[in-house]
Amino acid sequence: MAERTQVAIIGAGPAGLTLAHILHHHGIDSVVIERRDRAYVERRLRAGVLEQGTVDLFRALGVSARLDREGLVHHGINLQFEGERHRIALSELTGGRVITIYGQHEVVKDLIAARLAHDGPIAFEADDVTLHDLTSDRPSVRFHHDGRARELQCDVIAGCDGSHGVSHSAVPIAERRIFGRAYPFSWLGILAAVPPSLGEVVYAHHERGFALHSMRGPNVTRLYVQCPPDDALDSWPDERVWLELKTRLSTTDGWTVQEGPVLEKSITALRSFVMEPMQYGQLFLAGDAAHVVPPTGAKGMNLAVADARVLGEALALWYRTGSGSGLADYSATCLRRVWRAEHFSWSMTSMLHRFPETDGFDEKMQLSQLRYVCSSPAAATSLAENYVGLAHV
Ligand code: RFL
Ligand code: PHB
Repeated sequence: MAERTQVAIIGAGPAGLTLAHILHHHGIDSVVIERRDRAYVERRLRAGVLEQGTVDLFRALGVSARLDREGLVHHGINLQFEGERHRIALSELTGGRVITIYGQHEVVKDLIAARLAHDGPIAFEADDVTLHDLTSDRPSVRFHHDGRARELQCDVIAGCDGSHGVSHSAVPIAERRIFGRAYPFSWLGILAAVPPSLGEVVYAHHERGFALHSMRGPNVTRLYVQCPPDDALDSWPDERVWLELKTRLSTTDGWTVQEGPVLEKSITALRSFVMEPMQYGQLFLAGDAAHVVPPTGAKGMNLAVADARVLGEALALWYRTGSGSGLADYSATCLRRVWRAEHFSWSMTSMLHRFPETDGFDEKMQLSQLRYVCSSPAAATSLAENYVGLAHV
């Protein structure tokens, strides 16, 4: 027999879990349907930079106790090129706004623990998820779970199942428009058991390619190097990773990154993707299901959380007053922020990476832009306000 909830949420990533909490806060029932098991989603290493608006929302939802204890509050980031480091004073340039370094999997752990603590349902290891009757007022989600077929009837479906999920393909091709770009490189990322070599994030432009120094705590460093798009992990033994990191990240004053045991290693392709609109009938897409940014601007998880907030508030208005105005505006409201983040992530990516076809002219353009951003308060302020994130509406 079909079960019933108000909102069916597909995906237990940052978008889906944040939405579930906002809805709970407004007394709206939801069921989260997740393809993977709990341990898998809690271990999946990804983003690390939370915008101020993201942290403020988690505080308002009462899920920030560990984040407030363990998150690293940063007031600046660094850009490096030609062997020199230049600091962008984020807080000074943005009226005191900060970023917080805290792993996405820690966010996911906290949101799952808080959800289960108030008996909010999450169906882990759900297979064969399909969406039905999206243009009716009784849409439903069917899936296999715990060895049985389940059908969940609802008012609204939130497609929060990431860029490889099923939700976006449930929108008929004639009803959606896709914009995208693939970049001719990937990032090889490692997590290393060694204290960060500097207290802040460092983005390095180098003739051998981009490199990034970040962290996850006082004794854990997160590092990335640009690599060819089709590279396999086995062409990156640890010695090669450290050699490239040290070459690309060292400065002429003798600073370089400290080595330590490699705890994890993975490769991520860089791409930009937006699907418009982010709604079809009673299906609303949020997060990576609707848009992907290259990680250079540290925006993906923050966008996912911002979408969840807009959708959660629109649903709360609808259930409380019957007004569908927030839902009608959902896609346009989110897309304004999404396209700003797409532009920022694309511009950071373009400024910092080595493009295979780059000739001397392109390289000079990149260096000129880097020098400008690091010397003009106006240009630095523009980068800073995008990096710390636009205020939530
Ligand atoms: P997620 O996190 O991919 O979650 C989607 C969930 O849906 C599940 N799922 C399904 N469930 C049921 N049925 C199906 N058919 C399903 N298909 C999928 C998945 O198992 C998963 O649990 O999407 P969400 O919630 O939209 O969150 C988006 C973020 O994960 C993503 O944008 C960020 O990780 C991007 N990103 C960064 N974002 C930042 O804001 N700051 C950063 O510093 C940052 N750094 C990064 C990043 C992403 C990276 N990688 C690995 C892509 C650094 C990297 C290297
Ligand atoms: C990270 O800490 O994983 C990180 C930091 C900055 C980025 C992307 C990823 O732009």
